[in-house]
Amino acid sequence: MSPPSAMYNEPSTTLDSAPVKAGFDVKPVAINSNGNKTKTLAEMADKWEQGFTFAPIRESQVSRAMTRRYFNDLDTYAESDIVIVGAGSCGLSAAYMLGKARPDLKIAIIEASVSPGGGAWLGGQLFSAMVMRKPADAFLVDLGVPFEDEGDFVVVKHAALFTSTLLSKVLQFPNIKLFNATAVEDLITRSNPDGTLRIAGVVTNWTLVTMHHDDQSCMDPNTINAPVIISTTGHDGPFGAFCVKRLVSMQQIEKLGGMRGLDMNTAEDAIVKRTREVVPGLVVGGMELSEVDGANRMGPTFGAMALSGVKAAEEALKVFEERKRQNAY
Ligand code: AHZ
Repeated sequence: MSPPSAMYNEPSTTLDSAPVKAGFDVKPVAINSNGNKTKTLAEMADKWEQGFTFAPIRESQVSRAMTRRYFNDLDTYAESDIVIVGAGSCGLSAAYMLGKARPDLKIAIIEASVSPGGGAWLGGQLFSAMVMRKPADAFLVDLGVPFEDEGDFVVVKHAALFTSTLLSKVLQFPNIKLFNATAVEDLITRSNPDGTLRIAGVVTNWTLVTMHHDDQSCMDPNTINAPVIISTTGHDGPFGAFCVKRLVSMQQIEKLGGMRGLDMNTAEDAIVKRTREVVPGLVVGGMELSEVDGANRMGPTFGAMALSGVKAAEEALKVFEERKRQNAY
């Protein structure tokens, strides 16, 4: 039988002096549980048989360390400033720009898959290299991802190098929370005074729950309010183009144009140029946009995804500032 929680005191933590961002309940980094200096790897080397042991832990500490933070995040981000739906190359690029530009905003990323990154872990036909046409090399330079210059385009030696670097930068922003294994399964709407609708948040559920609505009784969702949503859920597929398909069924756009065949030259320009607020409160970027506009696909060239993310971040900030001015959340 486990002791009542009141009988067990967790050891106090020693906190370092990392600055905490005002306005966010971000916990400083704990160095270790009892204040003793952690051994270096060099000090551990060759001493595995002599006195090596992990610091003690109780299972409930692990549980509380996870759940307390997760529920605190759910509480904090229930009112977000910007929600990004889909953590593929476009959504993550938008998150990176927003995290850099606006440390004062609360930004939630909702990703249906357990593993964020969408289709950006590999190049075309499951090959490793990732191609970006210029001028998208500017994004790689900003991010610090090395590439080979081939003239009009550049090549990152492995798509995973791009995606892991982007992810690691995004996840380090204290004002960005990634909720992965979580699907957006509807949109929150509000009526404007003139009778039109605007999008005012997202409706979420664990992806595993979303996948079982057909064979289980009603499993109601959760919500996140936000004055602006960036949707980057990719082209149509089992989880793709979710938000724009929902815009059709809620009669906010008449129909989808449907993604067209592959034409690298026209497709990339079109996606970046048309990245915009498609209906009030919902900015659409990346390949989800090809489904709205009937734009061509580009296949395995990723520059448009990065720059569509950059533009989506800009557009979202304009919408956010306008909503703030109107006090319309
Ligand atoms: O899991 C999806 C993926 O990680 C996620 N997603 C989709 N529906 C969702 C939902 N809730 C939460 N309802 C959802 N998450 O969105 C992400 C989309 O990533 P992606 O890589 O598929 O899209 P992208 O637009 O960022 O990049 C497209 C890359 C492509 S496709 C393409 C072609 O087909 O020609 N070419 C390129 C460069």
